[in-house]
Amino acid sequence: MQATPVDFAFHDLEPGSDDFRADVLQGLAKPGKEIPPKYFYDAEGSKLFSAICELPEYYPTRTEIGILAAQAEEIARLAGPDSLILEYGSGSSQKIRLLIQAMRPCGYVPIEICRSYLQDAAAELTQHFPGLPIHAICADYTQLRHLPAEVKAHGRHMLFFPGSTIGNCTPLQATQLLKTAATLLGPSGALLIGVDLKKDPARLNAAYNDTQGVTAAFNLNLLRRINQELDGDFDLANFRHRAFYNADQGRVEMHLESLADQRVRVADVIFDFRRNESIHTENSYKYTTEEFRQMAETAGFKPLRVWTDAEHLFSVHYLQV
Ligand code: AVI
Repeated sequence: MQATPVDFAFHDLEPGSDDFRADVLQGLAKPGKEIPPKYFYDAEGSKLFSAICELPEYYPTRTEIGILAAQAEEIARLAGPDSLILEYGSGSSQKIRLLIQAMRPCGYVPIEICRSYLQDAAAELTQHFPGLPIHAICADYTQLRHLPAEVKAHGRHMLFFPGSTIGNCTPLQATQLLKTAATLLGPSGALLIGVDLKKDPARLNAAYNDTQGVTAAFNLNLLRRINQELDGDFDLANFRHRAFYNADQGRVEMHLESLADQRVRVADVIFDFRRNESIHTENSYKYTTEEFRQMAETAGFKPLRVWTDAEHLFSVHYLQV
């Protein structure tokens, strides 16, 4: 554990850094070009994602907040008085504040790979909730299988995983991630998770094709990041954002589509694009409440409650190990 200038414990589990270069070069060399969505989130991409969350068409964020606000007392009752809140990621301060206020937990444990986001988020929460014990864990939560002893010793663990981030995994990866979470939490643990619901494709298509073009800028920012960090020469004007609901797969797909036959260089490697050929940049899977319940059960959780909003846009599940 390292001492920090602010009043929280910082556990640096030294996650390995992502290999942006290798993943981009490998992904662009595939017959169906693709780049993993985790690379959207550089400083500019994170700013654009925050802007997406405020868009009128992007319903998930405010709908989930509405469900959490309406159910906060019930969540506190289910979790019990001596609970410790763990959170995968640390980007959702409005949601976590709402839960902390309602639950009065015995501590908060954000688990986040990016040191600076983690430190900022933990520092902000110490200001808001002076006296709340915070253990910030710098780790890749997809790989985290054991908690530091000081964290393990405290309270009943409730893991909060909001935002339908699980939807950016394939169903197989999502099941694996839930299994890892069940092991991490142990027998008295619980999971509070936000999951976007299947719905009218028109509503989904609008959410990922906003009229202000923020989602397009978020998607195209990946090419700007490649140019900047990997010495690429993508001409952003020669690509367009494309997002659509794929009903067979139950997912919204995002692509960057080439507007011409063109040749692009990334770190001294040349890639040819045909007109209309695309780089697949993200999947966002949508689940019915029953589909998600089944997946969670396969991973070792017992579904206890599920709440949705009046329009049936988004779901929040409370599950026990
Ligand atoms: C972070 N994740 C859950 C978002 C989603 O809806 O899949 C990312 C996003 N992509 C485009 N808009 C938002």
